[in-house]
Amino acid sequence: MAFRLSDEAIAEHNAPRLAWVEEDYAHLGRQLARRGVEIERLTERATAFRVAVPSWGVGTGGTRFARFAGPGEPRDVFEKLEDCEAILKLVRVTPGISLHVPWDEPQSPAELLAFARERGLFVDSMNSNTFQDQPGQELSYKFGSLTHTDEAVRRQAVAHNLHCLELGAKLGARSHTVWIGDGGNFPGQLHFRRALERYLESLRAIYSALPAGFRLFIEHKLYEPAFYSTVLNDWGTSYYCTRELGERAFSLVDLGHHAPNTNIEMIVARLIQFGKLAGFHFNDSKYGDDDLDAGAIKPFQLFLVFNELVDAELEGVPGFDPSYMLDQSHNVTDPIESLVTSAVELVRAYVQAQLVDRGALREAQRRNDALGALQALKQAFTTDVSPLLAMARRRAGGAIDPVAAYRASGYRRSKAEERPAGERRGAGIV
Ligand code: RM4
Ligand code: MN
Ligand code: MN
Repeated sequence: MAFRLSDEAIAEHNAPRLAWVEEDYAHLGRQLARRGVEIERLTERATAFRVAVPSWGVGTGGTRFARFAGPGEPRDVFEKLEDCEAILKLVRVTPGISLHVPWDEPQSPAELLAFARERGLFVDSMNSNTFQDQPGQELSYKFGSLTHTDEAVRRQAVAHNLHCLELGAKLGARSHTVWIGDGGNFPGQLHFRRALERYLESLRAIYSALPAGFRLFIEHKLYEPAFYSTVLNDWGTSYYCTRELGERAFSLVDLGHHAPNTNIEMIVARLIQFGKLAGFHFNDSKYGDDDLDAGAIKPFQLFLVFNELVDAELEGVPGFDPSYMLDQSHNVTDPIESLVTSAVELVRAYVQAQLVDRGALREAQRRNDALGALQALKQAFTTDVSPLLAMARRRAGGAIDPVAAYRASGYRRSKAEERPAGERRGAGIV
């Protein structure tokens, strides 16, 4: 029998911590009341927050230099979902899962669906993979996939995406995310305009096969694996393409896919304004696509992103319905601990953004009071909402201190025994 984190174990871990949380929560409630904020309303918002966990994130990642495997890594998609269940139990905001095909290709979609449902999980987004060659694959993606100069390669890459759509429909997914590694390493290698034309032609074929209710997300990235140019390099190009494709195509923002110092919150505002924001691959970075844990490096940036999202939510911008997903690579931490912590950091940024005194901010903007405007944001950002987050989790059955509860549970130790190393069954980059 596979070890599972139980509600009872979490409640037991919470018990000695509860009195302190209640005291801190009451204090925060009084503090917020002075600012005209009703804490219970905010706690409800925190409870309702959702972010999807990437199946590829529960395994240990690596760099192009090395991968240092951790104990008890999941060896297939079912074991990945076991770990996703543990994350959900601890934080209670992550029932959605992003799957990566072919890494997560199930023999029986029905069996996988039942396995997920039994654990309170559902498939949120499908992700195709044409950035790697797979065993037995006929044509290589070394020089591109959906934008390859050879039509036969493009056809093969489109066919793979159509397969993902079919599988996604069986699994009850709601969106399909396309990220390609296509690009050039040297000036002159790619004809920029032709390559983008080929991209659009391939994406049109995928778009036209979208199952009912599906949305298509395309993900831009300025470099890597191509080091000189990528075909879908920035949000402007992405926006152009989603407009060309149609109303069910949206532009996905992966926080790590921009040059350092890019004003990402402004990109978010633009995409909201143009009705094309798909949602996010949340992570954090110092230099590039580092895939570090959300909020680990630039928590203020994360807050500013959520400030735009909450502003749109409160204003009721028509059609505003972004998907929140994590996309991280855990090279030196226990992936479950990282994903749990990141989920908590996202709820934190979301709640803090709810705390912005929008009236004061608008007034400061109207009077061109730059410092006053910043103060309105900083007051929200510097408010410690930890007791609220802990209370929201506890009320939903989650852990007051998720990482401590996880460590105390012995989950990883049990999995190390259940999943002996050397028996990995093709689980992708994990
Ligand atoms: C890429 C991109 C995609 C992710 C792959 C594994 O850099 O972020 O979203 O699926 O990594
Ligand atoms: Mn991504
Ligand atoms: Mn990435």
